[in-house]
Amino acid sequence: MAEKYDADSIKILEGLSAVRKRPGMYIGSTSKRGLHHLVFEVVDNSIDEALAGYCNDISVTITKDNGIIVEDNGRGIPISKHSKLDMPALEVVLTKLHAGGKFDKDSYKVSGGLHGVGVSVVNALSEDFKVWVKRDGKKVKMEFSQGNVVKPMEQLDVSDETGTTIYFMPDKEIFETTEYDFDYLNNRMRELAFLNKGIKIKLTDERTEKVEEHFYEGGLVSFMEYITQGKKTISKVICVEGKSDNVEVDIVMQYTTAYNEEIVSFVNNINTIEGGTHVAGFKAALSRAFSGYIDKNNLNKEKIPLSPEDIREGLFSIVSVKVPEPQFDGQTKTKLGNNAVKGIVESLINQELNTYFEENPTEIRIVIEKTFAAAKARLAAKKARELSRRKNALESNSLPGKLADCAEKDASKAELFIVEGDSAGGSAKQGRNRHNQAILPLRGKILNVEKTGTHKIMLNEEINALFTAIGTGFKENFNLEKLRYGKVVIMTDADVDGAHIQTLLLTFFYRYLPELIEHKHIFIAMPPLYLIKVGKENHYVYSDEEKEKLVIELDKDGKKYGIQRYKGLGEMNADQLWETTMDPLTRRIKLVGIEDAIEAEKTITMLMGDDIQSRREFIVTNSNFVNNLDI
Ligand code: 0RA
Repeated sequence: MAEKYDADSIKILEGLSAVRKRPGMYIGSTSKRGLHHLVFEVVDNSIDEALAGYCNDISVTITKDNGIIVEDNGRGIPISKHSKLDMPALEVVLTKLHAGGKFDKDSYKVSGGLHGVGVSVVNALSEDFKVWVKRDGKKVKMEFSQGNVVKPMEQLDVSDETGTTIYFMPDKEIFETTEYDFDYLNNRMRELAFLNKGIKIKLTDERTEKVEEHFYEGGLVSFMEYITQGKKTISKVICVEGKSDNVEVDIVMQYTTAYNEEIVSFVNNINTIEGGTHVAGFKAALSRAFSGYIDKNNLNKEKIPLSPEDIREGLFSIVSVKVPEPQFDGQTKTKLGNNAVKGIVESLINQELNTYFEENPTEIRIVIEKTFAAAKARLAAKKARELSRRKNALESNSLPGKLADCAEKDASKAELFIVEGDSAGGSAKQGRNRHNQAILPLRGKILNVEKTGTHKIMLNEEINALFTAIGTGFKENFNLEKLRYGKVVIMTDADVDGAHIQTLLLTFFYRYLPELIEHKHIFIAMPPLYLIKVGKENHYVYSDEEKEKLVIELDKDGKKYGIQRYKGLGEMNADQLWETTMDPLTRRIKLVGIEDAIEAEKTITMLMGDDIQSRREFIVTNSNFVNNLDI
């Protein structure tokens, strides 16, 4: 498939000093994200080998001291001498920027994509970097530190196998955090295995002895099954595959009874969160195929005005394209810009959908019924909104009665605490700083927005209180400038019920006010789990690990202490609640982000959806949910 490699074909651009000077330019940031990007960068190279047809087995290991080992059975990084540079190609690949040597446009390099900077960048940002290559009948090894050669290439053995093993220890001088997050890595490994069927990807955590192996013969179909797990489906998984003008298109879609739509899209294995021309083409084709079929079969006798969103209600789709020279635009460079891709995707999908409709008339009519229902609900909701807006104008935008508002009018300084239960709400009202902290107590469980149509949601009292307090409006009326509080903090008990309410609220924000998550306005309060009393001193402890640590220290010092476990916010008096959970100087709050929208969607579905069994299991196994929830 790929042309034969010759050591001199590698393009050389520059050395690595620029990378250490400005790491953010190459890996996005030096925070948790950048740290994990190092792993993705190496793995992407292994995936490239797989896409070229030379590798089917990748193994990633987090070592006990937070180092990383990535092993693959690809061709191995070339080791022969680079004639112009008078050094092994291996050294060129690892010490020169953009020295990939695989620049032909015909291969869809993963690493040509988002940050796509090459393994040399990982080397530059590692305090210790070792590489083993099996190739050309040999097994060789080479060592680096901060991008500099520490031990030149040496032959260890003979070998009739091929492959690359890379070990690296991220440089503590560079990264703000050097602790790897198993779930974060695991999610991407799973995603890569879905997107590239037939590759086995194993992730091992030597710190905890956790091991996960991903291998999906079904590719995107398996991905779809994973995403719609726990949802009621009303169509089969519809697959469309095709290639035109060197653009590979791979799409699966499935209708469910849900009210939301979900399009997960990828370009060359990179999650295009902001969509782009491939998604636009897909949407256009859907609208065209559906309205064509409806017209042709005269199915809309009532002449209901359908919108494209009605056609996509309840639709889950995965759109994956492979494009030779992707152009990434958008704020986070995750939006495909190549205009040609729209037409390519659109005509492919349109054709295939027409065929599918002809072959599956019963199934498609059920979907179309749902489309009509969606349109009717949308129109009804619009009417209800107009009514309530008129009513609100008359009642001069009155704030909900239960809201204890703050004096501060500058939203950037104001905080809203959404508190579980009236009793904790009472303590919070007493304990707060009434200058800039507002309290909205919610009664018990809030409405499950996942199971309710928009029109009904708008009539719900708790939801209305939330909307009015927050002030932004939603959907087409959303206006961030009207946000009344810069921080909206969800404060629930640290137990299963609390976790459930927290998830209900997060679902609400995720579905109706995702802009607030995007702009970093939603937080989760972290009340302490324990109070440890040592003499007159109070130690509040926020996790089991912290408790263990303190207890060991106290035992060593031979001190006497008492431990109280907090089951709910209600067990704290107003002062304690202020000190532990609300005082900006001492509290802990956690920013809610959509790091992984797919995982969030799945958690939410599992907790909210129709599948009661998996919800139970989830809650039982995640009773410490509050402390590790990360959506
Ligand atoms: C440069 C050229 C070729 C492969 C690679 C690098 C390569 C890099 C990594 C990083 C991890 N695993 C890897 N496997 C391969 C092309 C080799 C050829 O054409 O034979």
